[in-house]
Amino acid sequence: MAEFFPKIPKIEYEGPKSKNPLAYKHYDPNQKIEGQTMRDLFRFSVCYWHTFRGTGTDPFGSATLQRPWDDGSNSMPNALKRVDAAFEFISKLGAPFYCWHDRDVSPEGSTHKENNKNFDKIAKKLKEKQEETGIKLLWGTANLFSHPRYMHGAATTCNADVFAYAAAQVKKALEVTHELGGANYVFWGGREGYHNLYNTDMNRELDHLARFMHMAHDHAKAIGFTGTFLFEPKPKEPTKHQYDFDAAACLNFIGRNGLDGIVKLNIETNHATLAGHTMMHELEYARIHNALGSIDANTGDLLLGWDTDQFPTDIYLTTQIMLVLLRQKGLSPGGVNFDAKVRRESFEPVDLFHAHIGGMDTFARGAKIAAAIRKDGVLDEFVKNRYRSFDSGIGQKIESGKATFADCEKYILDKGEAAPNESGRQEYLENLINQYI
Ligand code: XLS
Ligand code: NI
Ligand code: NI
Repeated sequence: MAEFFPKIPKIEYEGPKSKNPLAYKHYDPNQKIEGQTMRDLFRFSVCYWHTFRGTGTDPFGSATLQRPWDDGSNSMPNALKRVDAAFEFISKLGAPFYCWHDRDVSPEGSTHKENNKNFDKIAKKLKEKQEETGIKLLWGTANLFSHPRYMHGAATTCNADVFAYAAAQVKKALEVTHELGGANYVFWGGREGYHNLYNTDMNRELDHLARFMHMAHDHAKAIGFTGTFLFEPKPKEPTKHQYDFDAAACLNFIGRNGLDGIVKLNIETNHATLAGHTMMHELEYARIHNALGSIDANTGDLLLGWDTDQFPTDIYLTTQIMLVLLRQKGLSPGGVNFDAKVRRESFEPVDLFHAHIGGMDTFARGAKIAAAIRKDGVLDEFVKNRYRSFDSGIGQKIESGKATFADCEKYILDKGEAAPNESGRQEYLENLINQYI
């Protein structure tokens, strides 16, 4: 079989002292963190869209990326060849998972019948390659935003035919995800949102979105797909307001529409930034609602302010992420998917390796640091102690639901003034974290 990355060997763990740019310095799949191997803790995934369909275009410039195996066409032979290149890349990297949108892997035809025919052919090849390499599908999703028919949205379009088309597309994407043993199925809002409320019936659009998710869930049940459904928050882009704005908005939507326990969240770093949150906030918010399903790992550029989808290289960021992920013992059946792309100036195939190796090592370092912090219990102890007034007395009565406003009034009238506050020690804690970095 032709080698698409001929000069690149299988990437191995060589340890922190290695100077080899094509080796892991921290990601050792067999090393255990809090009892789990790194392989199982992270469940790293390569995304098909950026890594195999990205061309390096931006709003001002055309394609720059050299991908010698890809003739740039939308033909089936090209799509099939791309599968070989993708699996060679993922195998050499040693990532256990990958994921796709239907249209990343399979060309859009001129009718939906042709879409399905193409997809079946591609799915057959994907399945063969999965079996041959042991690489698994973390999740599938449908591209409900690129084709012009989705200009007004998919599930939230004003055009019922387009809703039906989107449903047909997701039906097929679910079936292929199931056929390939996918562990999850993702809904990112795509164009589900609005640019202007003058022309928008928000109530109807949100109802349609909920209907769509229930229909998807019904179909999953009908075909026996038991993977987790994941809703991916993003506040804007391409629309001015996306209905899946942030974790809190998504959870409100899920709760209000009877989707609790059916749909969890796929949290993406740069989407958190765009929503004006930290990634740690979004993760913790999802976790405390028992809805942290998976993550899209990347980072934005604070000076650019759009979804730049860069590879994560910031150890503070991954330490914070891992502090939350370790609280729930990882993400399985979700994982850490690199929804990230190389810069258009990094146009050689080898750059794809540098990017993913860096991302995986940055997560591995973050995990080691977070585990050390947790082992010493320094943060947990501090937080526990900070809330100790709720462990007994009036605090305990309040937490257990036994205290009324009148009880609180009596307590304070008797006492005269509240107990003095204690310092929050933010700077002390920030310094403490630095000692572990
Ligand atoms: C776009 C989203 C997208 C989803 C999958 O910003 O991150 O890539 O992850 O549809
Ligand atoms: Ni994403
Ligand atoms: Ni994104």
